Amino acid sequence: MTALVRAYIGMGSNLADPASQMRRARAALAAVPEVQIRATSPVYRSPPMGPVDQPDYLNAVLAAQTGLAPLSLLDTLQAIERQQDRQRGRHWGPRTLDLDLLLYGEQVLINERLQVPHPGVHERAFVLYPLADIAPDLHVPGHGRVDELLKSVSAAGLQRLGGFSWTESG
Ligand code: PH2
Ligand code: MG
Ligand code: MG
Repeated sequence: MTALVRAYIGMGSNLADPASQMRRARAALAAVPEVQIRATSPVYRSPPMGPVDQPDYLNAVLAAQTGLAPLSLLDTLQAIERQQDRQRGRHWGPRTLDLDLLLYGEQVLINERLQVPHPGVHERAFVLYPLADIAPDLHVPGHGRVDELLKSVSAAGLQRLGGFSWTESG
């Protein structure tokens, strides 16, 4: 028997109809037998962090219950990125879909493929705001509570999309 772990997954897109990329990715993840989505954050729009000559991003965070080991979950996320035509281009460049394993229970992992907690989770508004919407009292190993971390990041340029629907097809 494999223990179930609560994992948090960050989603981002700024190419090829980001809203439908986000919906497709969530549906693809929900279809994985070893992954149960437990919570879905609102969607946020923000200007690009990094190179500025790219479109604004949509971002959201999912909470999932999973029996997959961290690297198997990473394989699953990368397979969904590839299904949605993710091209590996320049660092922090535009992408159809980015799925980041933000947190895997309370575990701290560092290897060639994966760093958990994700190195940006404690300092990026477009991760912390949606994370706080679904798990404000969550502890980020090495950094502290999400609602505390939120106080030290700027929300400038970050916009919650009130009208976003996760279920509509178009
Ligand atoms: N992801 C990046 C680079 N820059 N900017 C925003 N606003 N949102 C992102 O998700 C993002 C980014 C690389 O993962
Ligand atoms: Mg990312
Ligand atoms: Mg990534």
